[in-house]
Amino acid sequence: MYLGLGSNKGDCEATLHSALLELQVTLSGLRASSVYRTSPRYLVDQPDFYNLVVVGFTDLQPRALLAVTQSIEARFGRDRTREQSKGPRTLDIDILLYGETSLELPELVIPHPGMTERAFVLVPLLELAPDLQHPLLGRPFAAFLESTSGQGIYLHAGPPV
Ligand code: PH2
Ligand code: MG
Ligand code: MG
Repeated sequence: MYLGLGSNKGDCEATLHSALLELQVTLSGLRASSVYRTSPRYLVDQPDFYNLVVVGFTDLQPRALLAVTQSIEARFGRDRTREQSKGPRTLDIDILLYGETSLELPELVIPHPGMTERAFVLVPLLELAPDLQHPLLGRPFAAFLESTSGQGIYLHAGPPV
């Protein structure tokens, strides 16, 4: 499955690195993209984000995986009860894709509905999987990139792990 990570509060690079070490406990064969510095989307008056995408394998079902990613977010100081929607966060881990699975629960929608419009997801995703297709829309993710031009995204550093 593919996960998107983001951080724009605290020591973002250290947080992303440590979060990947924790994800390696749950995901086998983990591969990480480069780290990108990205202009904030949706709520624009906040610091730049650092974003990357990882791919790996797990036996956990999506809801159990969500519990793991949320507990990692919490360990890095994320407090969902106190934060602003789309606002600054120490660590955000979003489940982007889970094989070809399509799932719509109140707390979890897969594929992630926002992913096709976000350069901060598409660019690192395509770095890991240039030919990947959207499982529901049947189009390559590369085809969505065009409509995201102008969203600020800058290569910051190579893969943290
Ligand atoms: N996450 C948000 C809101 N806006 N912008 C960028 N560039 N990267 C993010 O990860 C991001 C965002 C809420 O999760
Ligand atoms: Mg999230
Ligand atoms: Mg998010």
